[in-house]
Amino acid sequence: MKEHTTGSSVKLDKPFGVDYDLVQGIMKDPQVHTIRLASSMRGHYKDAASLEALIAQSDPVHYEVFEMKIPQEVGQLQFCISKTYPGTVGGECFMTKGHYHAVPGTAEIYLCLRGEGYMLMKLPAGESAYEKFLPGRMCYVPPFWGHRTVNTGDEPLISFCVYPGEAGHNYGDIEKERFPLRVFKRGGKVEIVPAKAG
Ligand code: S6P
Ligand code: ZN
Repeated sequence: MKEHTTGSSVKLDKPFGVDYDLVQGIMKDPQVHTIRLASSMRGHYKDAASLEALIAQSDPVHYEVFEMKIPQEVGQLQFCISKTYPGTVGGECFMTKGHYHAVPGTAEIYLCLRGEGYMLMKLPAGESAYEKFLPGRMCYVPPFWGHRTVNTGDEPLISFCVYPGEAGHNYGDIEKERFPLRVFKRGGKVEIVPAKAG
């Protein structure tokens, strides 16, 4: 992962505005820009050998997140642009790592601006769900549901996300449990399959 703080000097304790480039799917002057490469995704794809081959070849960017440094506090709202690139690893579509919120009873909305794909979701007890991402479609992730974005299209999948200030991220639990569903694209056909069958 590469994460860097940018030069944005916006003061967050006063009302402020943020500019977006909705064609490129970027926040123009973010305070935090996170880039996750294929090499950040070990352990997430079914075909580990194909992931290693991709890392050795070019280690492409999987996704980027553009944020402001909003205080992690009740009453605040976190917001970001999440941009997941197109591609496959052994037929499995590029995706985000996925997480629960560290404060688990906090929801999130994702408004899809460009591209297509799915939000995969799961509860700690195992129940799973998915929602389609298309431009103009919003996905509501209720409290307690882990969530991961999957790009099934040929262009970046871009969403604007909003969630409670205190939510935080818990990557560890879902990494141990794993998502029950996987999304593959073979010969142009997208399939969502149980992870065991994948
Ligand atoms: C944060 C929100 C998104 C993700 C982003 C990257 O709660 O859900 O900003 O952080 O899509 O995914 P991940 O799983 O690497 O944080
Ligand atoms: Zn989240």
